[in-house]
Amino acid sequence: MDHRKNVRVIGAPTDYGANRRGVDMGPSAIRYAGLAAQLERAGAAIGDAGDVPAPRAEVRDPDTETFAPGRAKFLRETREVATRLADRVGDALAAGELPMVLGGDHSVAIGSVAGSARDADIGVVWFDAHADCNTPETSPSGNVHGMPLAAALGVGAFAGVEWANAAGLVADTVAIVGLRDVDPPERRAIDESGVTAFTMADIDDRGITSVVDDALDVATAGTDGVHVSLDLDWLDPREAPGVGTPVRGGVTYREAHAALERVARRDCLRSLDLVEVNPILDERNETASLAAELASSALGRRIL
Ligand code: 4U7
Ligand code: MN
Ligand code: MN
Ligand code: MN
Repeated sequence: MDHRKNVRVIGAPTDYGANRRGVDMGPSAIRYAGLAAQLERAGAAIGDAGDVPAPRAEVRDPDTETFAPGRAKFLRETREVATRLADRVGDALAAGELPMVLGGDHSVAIGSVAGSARDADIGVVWFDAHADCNTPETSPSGNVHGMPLAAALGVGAFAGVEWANAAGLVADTVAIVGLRDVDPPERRAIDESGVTAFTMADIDDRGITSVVDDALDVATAGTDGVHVSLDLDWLDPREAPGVGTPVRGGVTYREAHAALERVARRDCLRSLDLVEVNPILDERNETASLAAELASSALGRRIL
């Protein structure tokens, strides 16, 4: 891949996929935290494409459209934004740029994965405390931010859903890293799907760099590039307090940088999500700053 990366920043200010307001301000917060300057430190050229239009909460009924059996709240909105975002991501790639999607809740990853996979076979590395493998049938909450991997893989009610999985992501090239809060049906889904999953215990045992190298082996095997989806709740809440679904026992600041530096070193990054930053819950925009810094590490920021 080219030495100097041209990054196209695309905001996706949604909140309806999570059960909390505020995450829709993530794109502003990450930009305000100095994303452009951080990316320049990695030698990247930045273009900001603005935000995809996302509907406001006050005017919505969560069940205007849904799957039955099961529940997926704001399904119509999810589909509309995913479709728009997939086009934006696909266009950036077609123009030779690296799309960087700022969430928004994690449901936006349905669109970024679909766009990234449109004209390529991709692998995915999913950095998250959660598996995001619920389906409308298994979800305890009905919140779609707990379902984007299942949607992209076409599991359960998402099977054959054009806007979610037409691009044909395959489970063999998907790795999740940092798991510590997995619902029982998600555990079964992971076993059955063939997704590779690394828990925090794997990181404790083997160290972050070795685990991430394995995840990258999975995601690069026979693929044209890797989509990295970074949910900020992957980090420990002490480092990243500004998230809607914090879970203790996450990776440290240094482990997170080390992980994304391994991504940069592999030179396989095709597209990146920075999601689930909630400025209302944040402390002095720390979590948004972290997202910007980690993006810089993913693009190969060098110290010397
Ligand atoms: B995130 C949950 F039940 N699994 O499905 C669900 F614990 O994008 C949480 O990773 C999902 O932040 C978290 O609602 C979604 C819950
Ligand atoms: Mn999460
Ligand atoms: Mn494809
Ligand atoms: Mn997530």
